[in-house]
Amino acid sequence: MHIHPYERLWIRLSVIMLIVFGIAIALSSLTFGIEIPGATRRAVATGLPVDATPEQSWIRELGPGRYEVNMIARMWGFDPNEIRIPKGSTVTFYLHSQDVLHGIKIRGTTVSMMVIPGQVGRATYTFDEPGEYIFLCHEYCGLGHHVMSGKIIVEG
Ligand SMILES: [Cu+2]
Repeated sequence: MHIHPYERLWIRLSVIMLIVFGIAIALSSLTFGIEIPGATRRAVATGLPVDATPEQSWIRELGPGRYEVNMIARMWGFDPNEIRIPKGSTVTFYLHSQDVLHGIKIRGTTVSMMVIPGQVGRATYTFDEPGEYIFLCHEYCGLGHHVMSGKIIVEG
């Protein structure tokens, strides 16, 4: 089969670029500790019912500068929707959905994941810079989706 030299060149360049991108993704995930968020466990296994209520959300201090947040997403808000922590805190978020598919994106951080009903999503982030970090739902979840937000206040 005859392939024109220019076409062969472009095929080779495309394959090389795919390999370079693959290596870049692998290196960046290893270097920056980026991990694909996923279901860490079923909601039932944590003792938290699939239809968890806002009262079952909490912020827990595990030790100096280490926190756990049990966050519930529902139509149309997050519980808790305001979190205050000192600068330099490492926070592990456990996310539950009370009703439908939601998402969370914490602006200015690497935290971004889907919140799937019946599953628990987990993400950890260290807040080194003081300021306000807005978080919002990034999966369309109905009429009030645009008001589904909250903030993390990192005190310096
Ligand atoms: Cu939404």
